[in-house]
Amino acid sequence: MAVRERRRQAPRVGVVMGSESDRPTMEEAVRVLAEFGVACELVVRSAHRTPELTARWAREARKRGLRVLIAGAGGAAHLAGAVAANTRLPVLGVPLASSPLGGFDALLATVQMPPGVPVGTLGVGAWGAKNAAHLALRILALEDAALARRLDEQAAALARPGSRRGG
Ligand code: RP5
Repeated sequence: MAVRERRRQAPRVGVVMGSESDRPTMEEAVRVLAEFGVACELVVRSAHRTPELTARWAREARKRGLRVLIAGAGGAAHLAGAVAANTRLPVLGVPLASSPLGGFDALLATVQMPPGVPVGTLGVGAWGAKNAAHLALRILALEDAALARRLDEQAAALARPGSRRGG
């Protein structure tokens, strides 16, 4: 696909983070999506500081064409849960290591959702942000044959001896 065509794509993934201070980590997710030519929107919303804006962002996400949401927050990380409470889109949560507890607090706050309001929780920090993007790509690939082919090619490349793992 030509670069110009890719630029014009409507975002299919929404990436939300609890604070500007989360940006460097959450940009890892954006980078992975961009590698596969998937456009995303990246916004700051807080479950605690801007609860109304957060709920509205989640409620309107589907109408804007988003198909998967990624939410990253640290500390008492209720962002992914607050987003999941306001949409039926799949929500992937990334616990961030921004508090003195090193991300274990965010992991528990993100992962322990009540039955019926799921958040697919990834690992803590940059690994989680990258894997949230990889998982979002796999979800999109269910309905996107070209993307599915690219993911197959990437898996084959990773399996080659001497290949750089991860990314
Ligand atoms: C969380 O508190 C944010 O997601 C961030 O990880 C952490 C610290 O936020 P700031 O005080 O840097 O804005 O809600």
